[in-house]
Amino acid sequence: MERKVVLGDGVAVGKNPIITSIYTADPAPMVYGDTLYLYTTHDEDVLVNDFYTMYDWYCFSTRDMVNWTNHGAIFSLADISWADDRAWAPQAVERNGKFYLYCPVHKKDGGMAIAVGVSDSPTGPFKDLGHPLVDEGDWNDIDPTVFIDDDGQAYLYFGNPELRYVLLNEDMISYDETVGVVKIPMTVESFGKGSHATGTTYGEGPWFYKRNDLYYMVYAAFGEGKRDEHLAYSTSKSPTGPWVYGGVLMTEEGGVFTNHPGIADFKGHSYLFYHTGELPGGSLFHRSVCVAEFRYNEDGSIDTIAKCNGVTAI
Ligand code: FUB
Repeated sequence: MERKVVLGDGVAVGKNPIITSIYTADPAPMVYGDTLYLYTTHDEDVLVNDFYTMYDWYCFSTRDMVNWTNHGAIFSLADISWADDRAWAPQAVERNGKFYLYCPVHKKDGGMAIAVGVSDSPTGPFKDLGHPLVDEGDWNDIDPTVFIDDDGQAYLYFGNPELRYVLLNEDMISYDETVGVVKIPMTVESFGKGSHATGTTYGEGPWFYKRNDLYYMVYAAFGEGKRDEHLAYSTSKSPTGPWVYGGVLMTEEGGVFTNHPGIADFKGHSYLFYHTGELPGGSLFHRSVCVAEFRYNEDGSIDTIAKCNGVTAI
C-alpha cells in the first residue's frame, strides 16, 4: 500500500492522503525502533444516521515515510464488552515492552469514556481492560493523549470542551485517584480567544509532548466566526501548565469540519499528521490522513504549517 511518485532526480515523494484503501482520521504516530507506527480511526463507507460511523482502529507503519504497510484493524468495539459505538481518536505508547492504546468510546449505558487496549506488539492484537480507565459520567471524556516524562510520570490529557488530565500509574492502566481528574483552567491566555464553549479556541484532539524542556499541547481549535476546526498550539514550562497560547498551526481553509493533530520526530525530521476530506467521496464523515514536514524555530515556536501534497522519502 503506497502512494508515491519518483522525481527525475530519483527522490521518492509520498502523496497525500497517505492511505487510500479506506477512509481514516485522527492520526496518532508512535515511533518505536526504526519504524513509525500510525494509529488511526476508520470512517465507514456507509453511514448510520448520517453521523460519524466508526467501529475500529487501524495501524499502518513505515520506515521511510513513503512506503506504508497496512496492519489492518488492530482493536475494535467488538473487543470492548462495555462499549457500543464511536471508536474515536486514539493514541498509543510503549512502556516496559508493552503497548497501550488509549481510545474514546461510547458506553452501552450512555456517555463517552476512555478505554485502554494492551498488547505485546505495536500492531496488536490489543486486549481491553474490561472497564473504562476514565469515566466521569459526562461527554468530556474523549481524545486521550499520553506522554511519559523523563522522570517516569505518565500523563493522560483529554477532553472536549475542557482540557483535563490524570496522572497515570506506572502500570499505565490506572491513575492516581488521590489526585483524580484535574481540570486545566480554560483561559484566553492559555488557549487564545475563540468560539468554543469555554470562550477559547481549544476544541478537542489534544496532542501532548515535550521538546527541549518545553511542553507542547497541540489541538483542534475553533476560531471566532469560523465553522471548521483549525489546529493551534500552546506551550508550558511544566507538564501541568500554566499553558501559554502559541498560535495557529494549520488553518481551516480547504479542510473539513474536524481536524486532528499527531506530531512525531522521526529520523531527524519533524512531522505533523492531520486529516482532510481529500480522497474521492471525501466529506466531514469520510476523512483521510495526511502528513506535512515542518521545522521548529530557534525559540521552539512553530510557524503555521500549510496543507501539502506529501513528504519526501527519508
Ligand atoms: O473522529 C471522531 C472525533 O472527531 C474525534 O474524536 C475528534 O477529535 C474529531 O476528529
